[in-house]
Amino acid sequence: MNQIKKTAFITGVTGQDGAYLSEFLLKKGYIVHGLKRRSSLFNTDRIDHLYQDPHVENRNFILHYGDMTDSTNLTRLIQEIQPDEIYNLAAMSHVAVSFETPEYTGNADGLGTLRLLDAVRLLGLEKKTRIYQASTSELYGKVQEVPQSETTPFYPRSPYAVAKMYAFWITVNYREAYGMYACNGILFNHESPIRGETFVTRKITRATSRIALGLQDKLYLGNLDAKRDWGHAKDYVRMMWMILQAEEPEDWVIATGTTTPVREFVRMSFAQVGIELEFKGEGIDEKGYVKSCSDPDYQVEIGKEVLAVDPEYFRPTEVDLLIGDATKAQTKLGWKCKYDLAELVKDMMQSDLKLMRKDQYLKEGGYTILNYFE
Ligand code: NDP
Ligand code: GDR
Repeated sequence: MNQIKKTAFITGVTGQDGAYLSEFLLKKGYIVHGLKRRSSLFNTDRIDHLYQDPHVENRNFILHYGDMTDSTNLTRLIQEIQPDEIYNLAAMSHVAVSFETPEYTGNADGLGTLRLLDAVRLLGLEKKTRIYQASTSELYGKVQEVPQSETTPFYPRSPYAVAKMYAFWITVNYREAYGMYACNGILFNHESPIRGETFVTRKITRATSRIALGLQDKLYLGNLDAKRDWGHAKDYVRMMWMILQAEEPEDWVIATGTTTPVREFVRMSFAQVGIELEFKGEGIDEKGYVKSCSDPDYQVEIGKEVLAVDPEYFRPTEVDLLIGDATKAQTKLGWKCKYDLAELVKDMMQSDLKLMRKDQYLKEGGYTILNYFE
């Protein structure tokens, strides 16, 4: 029997989650439409392997230009696409940057969500289109209780989190007011080899690889004491889909239930290249030295300082501790993660070592290699 293919519309398709979710939905037989921004350089690296020539018939992966700040664009696209499912992943997603661009963050992350919901309502699609809103553990902010679950009160600590709080509640409100199938996935941090380079995990795995290969001297970080509940993005995009397949629209916490300080993520990454670190000092003076290096492939000098704290990376208000309680998703949706933290670190390190080896060849060939500390 010929089944009608479902159609999904993903905003933020060029991001980490957008790329993994596109792969996941295409494997499930969906037709996937994605929203991408116009940029002066190519911004589709993460999804280039999914690209289909626009001249070929029956494409199942189609990209459209647009922006979360442009209602007319979003409304027209939803009218054209008539999606069964919308995954709203687009956002200015960097917490530290949101302190620099608070108004834009509120517009794209907060009002952008309203624009999508309202387009669905105005087009009369509220009974057809299911909506997933990318909510975040940043909503919990200042610690009220641990572990954090669907009933834990919110206390956002950044313009990003405040914008996401508006998006959370406008999603709930449209569900209650207009009977829309709209859900929040309150996802805790999830990472991967294609994580943005300025988030702390990827910054660490990139720098560790570069230091091991002699391409970089030191890694500068901010708060090493912050604790995060880190999972693998591949596990988390599966849950976005499952959330929209549930009988009733609800809000769901997705997390591993384990929390780890940034300092420990650093230690685990260096261990992947045989480097044992010794931490010295307290607070902003904290430094990390190479204690030993057991892997003959990486000859890093013993005693060398490879990690230092730069207060530049401290945030005006910090989220100290996140640890999620995903019992509801475990019991009602069967949520289980395949990757633990050790496997995540290994996956990211293996990928970055491969990438940085390319830089090493270029350096050996006499080309100039840029160092990124952001
Ligand atoms: P990324 O930063 O990797 O991707 C964000 C995406 O949004 C990119 O495609 C980006 O486009 C796009 N985007 C940004 N601003 C706009 C705009 N104004 N209009 C249209 N598109 C825009 O984020 P992730 O993939 O990590 O996260 C996906 C979503 O989940 C985000 O909303 C994030 O806030 C949320 N989230 C993420 C978590 C995580 O740990 N990863 C945890 C909880 C929530 P471009 O490529 O052009 O920059
Ligand atoms: P987060 O992720 O703010 O939790 O938001 P990020 O990786 O940026 O920070 C995690 C913790 O590490 C500390 N930190 C540093 N962070 C960065 N980026 N760079 C540094 O040099 C550094 N040094 C220490 C931070 O202070 C923080 O405590 C991510 C994003 O994906 C959000 O979009 C998402 O909503 C949340 O995760 C859940």
